[in-house]
Amino acid sequence: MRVDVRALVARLLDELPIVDVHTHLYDPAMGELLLAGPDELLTYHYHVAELFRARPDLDPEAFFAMPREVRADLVWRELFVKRSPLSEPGRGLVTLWRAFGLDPGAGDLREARACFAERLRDPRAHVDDVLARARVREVCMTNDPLDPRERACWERGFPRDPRFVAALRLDSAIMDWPRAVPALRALGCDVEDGLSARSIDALRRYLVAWHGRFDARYMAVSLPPEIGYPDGGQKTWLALLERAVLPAAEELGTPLALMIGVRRQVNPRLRLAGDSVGVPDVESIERLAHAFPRVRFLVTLLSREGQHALCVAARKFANLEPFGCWWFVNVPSVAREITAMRLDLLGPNFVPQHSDARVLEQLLSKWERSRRWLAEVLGDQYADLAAAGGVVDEARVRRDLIAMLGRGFAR
Ligand code: RAT
Ligand code: ZN
Repeated sequence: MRVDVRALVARLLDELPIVDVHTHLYDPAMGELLLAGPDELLTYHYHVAELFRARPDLDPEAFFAMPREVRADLVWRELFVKRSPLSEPGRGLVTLWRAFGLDPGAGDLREARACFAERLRDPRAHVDDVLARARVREVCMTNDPLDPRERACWERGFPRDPRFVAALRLDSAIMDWPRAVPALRALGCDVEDGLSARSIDALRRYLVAWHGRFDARYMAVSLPPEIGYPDGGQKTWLALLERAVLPAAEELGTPLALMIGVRRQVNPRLRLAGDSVGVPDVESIERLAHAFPRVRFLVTLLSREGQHALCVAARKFANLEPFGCWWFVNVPSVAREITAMRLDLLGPNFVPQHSDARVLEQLLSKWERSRRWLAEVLGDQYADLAAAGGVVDEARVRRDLIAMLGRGFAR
C-alpha cells in the first residue's frame, strides 16, 4: 500500500502540467531578453558564486571582463571537469545535459554548443519543446517598466504568447528611493524626491497603469530581512509600500508577492552572485496581513529561519500565502523540510514551488529536480494519510496537485 501511494504521487506529479509562478524568463516575442543556451546556462550566477569558491585566486573584475564563452568554459572546467558537480546547481546542469543527450563528463562545451546552436535555429520550436518536456504550461515572468530594454518591447507592442504571463516587479521603483525618480518622471509619472501626497498618488497611478498594460497576475518586490512594520524607523520603501503599493493592490484586487530576506550586494564585486541572506522579521508580515485584510500577500522567505513562523502566521491570516522554496532554500535538503512542515501546518493550501529560472532550459532541470523532492515529501504525506485510514486515490491526489502546482496563485 505504502509503495503504491508513493508511486501514484510520483507518477501524477510527473504528468502534472505546472504553472511556474516566478521566473526571470521572457515571452519569446521579447527576443534576446529570453536567455537560452549553454553559455547563458554556465554563466548563471548560482554557478558563478561557486566558481569563486573553487578559485579564490580569481579576480572578479577580470572574470567579468572576459567574453561570455570564456567565462562559460572556465565554469565548466572548474566546476564540472576538475570537480564533481555535487551542489544543487551543479546537479541541475547535469540533469539538463542528460535531457539533451549530452555527455556531462565531456572535457569541454563543444558538443553542447553544437547541439544548442542547432536547436536555436528555430527558437520558437525550442521554446515549445522545452515547455513540453518540462511539463510547464504557464510561466510567470518578472516585469519591470524601468528596465529600458524591457520597456522598449512593451512600448513597441508584441503578440503575447499566452503561456508567458506577467508580474509587475517593484524593486527598481521603490527600494532605493529617490534613485528611481528621474526614470519615473521620464515615464510621465509625476513624482518628486520627497514623499509628498503628489508623489504617492503618482506612484500609485503608475503601478495601476503598468499592471494593466502588462495584464499582470500580481505585483512583487524583494525585501531585506528587517521590515519593521509599522514603526521600524524611517524606511522610505516601507512608506511607499504602505501608502502607494498596498492601496494599488487593493484597487486592482491583485496579490502582492513579498520575497523576504535578501541582503543585496554584500559582496558587490560578485555582481548578481553577490547577494546574501538574513533572518526575516515575520511579525511585521503578520502586522501587514492584519492591517491590509483585503490584500493577498504571497510570501517566500530566503532563509531557513522563519519558515515555521511563516506557516503559523498563515494559519492566522488567510490573506497570507507562503510560496516556493526560493534561491538559497531551493536545495533538496532544506526544501524537503520546509515543504513537509508547510503540509503539516497548512494542508494543501499553498504553492510549494517555483523555478526562478533565468535561462529557458532551466525550466527542464529545475522542475525535474523539484519534482523529485516534491514526490518524496508528498509521497510520505499521502502514505501517512493512507496509514491513518484516509482515502488516497488518483482523483483526489490529482485534484490536490492541480490546486498546489497547476493553477498558479488563482484560487
Ligand atoms: O534567484 C535569482 O536568480 C536571484 O538572483 C533573484 O533574482 C531572485 O530570485 C529575485 O527574484 O530577486
Ligand atoms: Zn527571482
